[in-house]
Amino acid sequence: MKILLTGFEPFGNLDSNSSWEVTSKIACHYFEEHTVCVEQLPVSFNRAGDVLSKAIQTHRPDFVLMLGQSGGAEKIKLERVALNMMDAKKADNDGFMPSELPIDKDGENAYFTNAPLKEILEEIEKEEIPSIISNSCGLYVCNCTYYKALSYCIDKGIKCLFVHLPYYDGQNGIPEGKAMLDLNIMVKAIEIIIKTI
Ligand code: PCA
Repeated sequence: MKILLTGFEPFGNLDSNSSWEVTSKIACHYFEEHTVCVEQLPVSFNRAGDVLSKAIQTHRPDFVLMLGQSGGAEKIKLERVALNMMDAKKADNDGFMPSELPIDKDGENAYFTNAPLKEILEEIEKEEIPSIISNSCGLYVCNCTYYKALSYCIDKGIKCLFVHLPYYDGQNGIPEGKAMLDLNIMVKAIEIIIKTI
């Protein structure tokens, strides 16, 4: 099985993104019978979908596993749904700040993941790693990219899942008092997901 693993570049006023830190620690390698390829996505409503679809065409994965940072989250969030809506409180890395705009004006209102969420959650919980199924991916760049990914992948029979990660312990510049998780624990959770699928 071939897996495409993606993480996002830094955004806002931070110089790192927990999703990219985890992605790059896993990097292109073999997990027994799985090959994992990685790709970095821009924090751009307009560009991330194209970078992702090019990566899918290049790598031809059976599974697209996307990671993003959810600053302030206390747990690893397995995202069930992507909504056809963009609404930002802060501009993306291109300076674009949409307000209640559809991602695809002729598209479905929402897409659900075609990955086995509960099975994955069970496997992560066996290792006592804080995790949860989330029913909202937000309305920022992660949701937008997940929506485009699901719309493409469901049609082609490719499995696709988005996972939001908290800040990591020791991350530079994160607001005081916010929850964080050890980077190696997040890497372990993603490795469990890869082994489960
Ligand atoms: N998190 C943002 C965009 C990039 C990222 O890592 C989000 O949740 O939309």
